[in-house]
This record gives sequence, structure tokens and C-alpha cells, in this order.
Amino acid sequence: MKLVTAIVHNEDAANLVDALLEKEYRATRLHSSGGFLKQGNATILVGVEDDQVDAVLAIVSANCHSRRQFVNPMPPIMEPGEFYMPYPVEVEVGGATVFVVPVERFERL
Ligand code: 2BA
Repeated sequence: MKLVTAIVHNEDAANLVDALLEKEYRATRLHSSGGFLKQGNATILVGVEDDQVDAVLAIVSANCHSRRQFVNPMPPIMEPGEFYMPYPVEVEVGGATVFVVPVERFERL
């Protein structure tokens, strides 16, 4: 068995969960936030048999889209009288960041 952990954009999460449930995969949505952008995203957990991993990844890929976002860099420490003009930096946030890890034991108690 494997645990598929997909970190996805908030706006894609609902569609992704619906698509997984439609194919009868059980999923858990966690509210998370990215360390870099410090913005909300969603972490979707799906426990599946080994031979279902590729099908789950295909559903993730079909429902999650990359986006360009702007982030304001941290201003440097300024001396009195210095002037700093912050320019937003553009980053591409991927459709999904996915980890597939082995599950040692799975129980529904
Ligand atoms: P964030 O950490 O908020 O990162 C958002 C996007 O900012 C990243 O998109 C990447 O394009 C950019 N970025 C992140 N760190 C950067 C850095 N040090 N320098 C320049 N640009 C940087 P993605 O790579 O698609 O990641 C989307 C989200 O997936 C991340 O949100 C984070 O929540 C998660 N993530 C990505 N890689 C991860 C990892 N190795 N472990 C755990 N979570 C990860």
C-alpha cells in the first residue's frame, strides 16, 4: 500500500477531491500553507494499493494546474536615509507537489 500526498492549489482542491471520490478513492483534505509564499494551499492524502498509484497521479495531474504568482521579497535592513523600492518577484507554483510513500500498516478500527 502507498500514501499519496499531493500539495495542490486551494482552487484545485475541491475538484480534485470530487474527481477522486467519483472513482471511489478515499481522500482527506488538509488545510496547509506553503513555506515560501506563506499562502494557503491544500494537502490531499490518498491511501491506495500499489497498482492504483498511477491512476491517482493521473487524476491529480488532470485536475491541478500550474499558476504564476507574485511574491514581495523581504526588504533588506536599511540604514537611515536609504531608500528601497520592492519589486514583486514572479514564481510558478506547480500544479501539484506529490510524495508517494510506502505504508507499513493500515487499519480502520
Ligand atoms: P510554497 O513553499 O509557498 O512555494 C510556492 C512556489 O514558490 C513553489 O512552487 C516554487 O515555484 C517557489 N519557491 C518555493 N521555494 C522557493 C525558493 N526557495 N526560491 C525560489 N522559489 C521558490 P512549487 O515548487 O510548485 O511548490 C508548491 C508548494 O508545494 C509549496 O508552496 C509547498 O507548500 C509545497 N512544496 C513544494 N516542495 C516541497 C517539498 N520539497 N517539501 C514539502 N512541501 C513542498
